Amino acid sequence: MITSRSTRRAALWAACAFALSFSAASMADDMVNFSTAGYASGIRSMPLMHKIDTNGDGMVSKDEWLAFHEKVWAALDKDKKGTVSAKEFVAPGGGAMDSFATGGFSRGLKTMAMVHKIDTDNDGSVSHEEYIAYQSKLFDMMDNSPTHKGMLGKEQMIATGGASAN
Ligand SMILES: [Ca+2]
Ligand SMILES: [Ca+2]
Repeated sequence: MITSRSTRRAALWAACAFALSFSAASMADDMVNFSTAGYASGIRSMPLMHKIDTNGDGMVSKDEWLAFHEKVWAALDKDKKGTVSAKEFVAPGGGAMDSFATGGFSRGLKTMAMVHKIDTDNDGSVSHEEYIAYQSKLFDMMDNSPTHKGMLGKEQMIATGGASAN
């Protein structure tokens, strides 16, 4: 019995070591799986990063990230109902969004594939809560710096935010 338990523990440690050594390399892929290749590449943009970094310190804090997404939400939820139907979500044209985001960002976001990712209760519409919860989780996925936890530098925003760099 002891033997089987220690075998199991050894297997667990091996799995952990494997996960650690591959986590950095697979981060970009995780991000693409969690969102879409199009959305990830919309995020992976220095012009967008500068727009989100409102205090200009070269880092995107979680507060800046969420403030940005509140603006995106306000641009999506034009009639302020607190939910946006799938049709409304993918409606073409960045509109107000183009003034504070980028065309690449809004094209990457406004797809049915993204609606399906964000609409976690599958009711065919995106609520404010679903939208912010999704973007908050995405920030946490990108927030992988050991030295400035809670802040996305260029290497988090650009390297983890997009498709693999080959
Ligand atoms: Ca900042
Ligand atoms: Ca929903």
